[in-house]
Amino acid sequence: MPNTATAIDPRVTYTNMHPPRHDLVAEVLGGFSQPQKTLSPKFFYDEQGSQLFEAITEQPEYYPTRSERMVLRNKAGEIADHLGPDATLIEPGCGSCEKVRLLLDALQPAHYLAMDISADFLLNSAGEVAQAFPDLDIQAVCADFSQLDQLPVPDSSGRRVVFFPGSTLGNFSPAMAQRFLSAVRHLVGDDGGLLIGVDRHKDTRILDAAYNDQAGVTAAFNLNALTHLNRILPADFDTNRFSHRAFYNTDARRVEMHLRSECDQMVHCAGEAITFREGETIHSENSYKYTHDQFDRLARTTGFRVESEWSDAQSLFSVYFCRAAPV
Ligand code: AVI
Repeated sequence: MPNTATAIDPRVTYTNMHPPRHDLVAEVLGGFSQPQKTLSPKFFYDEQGSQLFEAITEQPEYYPTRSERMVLRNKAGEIADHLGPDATLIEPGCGSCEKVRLLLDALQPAHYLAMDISADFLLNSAGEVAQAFPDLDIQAVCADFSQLDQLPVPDSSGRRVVFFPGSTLGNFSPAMAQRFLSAVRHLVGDDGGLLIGVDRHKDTRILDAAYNDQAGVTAAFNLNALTHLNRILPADFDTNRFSHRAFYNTDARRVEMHLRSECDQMVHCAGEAITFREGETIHSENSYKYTHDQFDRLARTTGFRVESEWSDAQSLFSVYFCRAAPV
């Protein structure tokens, strides 16, 4: 049963949906037992990893955050026309709520539902939004993406619109992306919409550079996943014996990140001995890039119709408004 309580900021209503806990040890060992060892990208995001991600977004080669911010700032008025009056804006995985703050003056929604898996982070971010927009009704919901169908969405006469910026969709496999957008379509209903940031398929050199910044911040972010495992499993990875690899796989249209073992070695993870051959990799992230047609097809198959697309001056990144279509 969800708990409803008043959060630190009295203007924010807080609901804890108790997101399901996963067996992290089983998940990591399961990934390491595959012929191609894999590790979920969620292990990037401990405190250090979140700071490194913020630093990535400031690297000259990493364009997605800058490009999306520019679009949201410049097109907020046009986006507001698509939302209509009294909208309920729902943001799954809202994090710092930094992007929505670029829109709220123009959008003037009746309600903002901020959802995140990290309760502390969520309450802090929602409190900051409440301070900046004191007249906005704010619901903070601690939940994960599997709980979209149970969100306590306030009643309103306006449209429900899910805001999903940051090209987070790119970190989902095609099957996951389809499941996620279908759940979003169910959540927003027949009159609803989706405002989403999607990174575009483009020249390999631009993508390779974006995930191999000169300053080595993306490398540190990738390697930090091993330091994180050392703490939580525990494990004894020596990060000097692994290196960062990232490249655009043009056939699959995704940037792949890997951690390459620099020698034959054995690592202990939660009491299990895991062997690595020199050159063997742990596949730690996929970041899918979409052509317009590919995204259009995904939207259609999940019950949406692309109504508008906005892009930055160099056409690197797209923000789409999709309207619910009959299913
Ligand atoms: C969070 N996500 C959209 C980022 C991306 O570009 O796929 C994560 C990232 N990985 C390396 N750099 C940034």
